[in-house]
Amino acid sequence: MEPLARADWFKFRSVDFTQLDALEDCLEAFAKRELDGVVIRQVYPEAYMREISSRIERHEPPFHVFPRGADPHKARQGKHLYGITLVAADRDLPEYFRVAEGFRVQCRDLFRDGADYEARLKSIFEVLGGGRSVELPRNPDGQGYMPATIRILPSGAAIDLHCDNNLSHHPSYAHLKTVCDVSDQLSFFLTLNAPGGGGELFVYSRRWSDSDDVGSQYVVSKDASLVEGCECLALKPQPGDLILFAGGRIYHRVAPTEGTRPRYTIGGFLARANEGRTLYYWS
Ligand SMILES: O=C(O)CCC(=O)C(=O)O
Repeated sequence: MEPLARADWFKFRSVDFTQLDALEDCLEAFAKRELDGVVIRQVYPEAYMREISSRIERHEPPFHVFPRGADPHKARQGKHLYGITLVAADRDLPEYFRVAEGFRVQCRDLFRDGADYEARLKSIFEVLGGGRSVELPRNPDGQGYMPATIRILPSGAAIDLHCDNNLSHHPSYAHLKTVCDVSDQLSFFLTLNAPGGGGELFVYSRRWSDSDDVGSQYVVSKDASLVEGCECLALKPQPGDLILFAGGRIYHRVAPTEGTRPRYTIGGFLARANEGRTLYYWS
């Protein structure tokens, strides 16, 4: 993690994975608005992230690619995902749950000779949640949601300004909303490969408000003018670092990547159960 300027509007903590206990129960502080972000450094060794990145580069295992085009090779030259997000699946939820099942198997294969990704993330969230159980949500037929997506940003690609509370307006969130409180969801991602330049996560002092979402509509990205004049901070986690932040209520974007090394991250969202103490993660 590069040095971070402290700002009173972005309350932030950064620890090594070996000191994870220092973050015990910190989700409570997120809920009370006493904390906005944490970085856990070296959740995986950098050398292992290089190995994982070269597998991703080779498309091995052959994850489902989104967007789906006539020519998958061409789709993999632009900004794309391995897996599919709930909003990208749109109304084709049977497809989403099919892809999710395959993704879980392929993700285990991707991390086959290191700590399993899903197991490691679950164990971290258990500590951050002060011993709460951590589960993948399931639809009424028992099918699991996507545990994460892999985001691939080649040179020049970016993720435009957005705030994740807006996702809950999407019709595909209807069932998930009955399971967990998506109105203040957290966002997390593990950096697998950092680009030569750019690719920073920019967080803004502007907080989400209901009235930002005209007609309670889901939109892929927000107009940059929304954060004009707001303060911002750039975070650039290194390969192996996990960031968790209040992406539901904090406007953020990923700056365009520069150079020949693409940006690879794997991540999703985290929220508390509507009833009981469980935490749920999905993408
Ligand atoms: O960098 C990423 O993988 C995604 C960051 C982001 O926009 C989010 O987590 O909402």
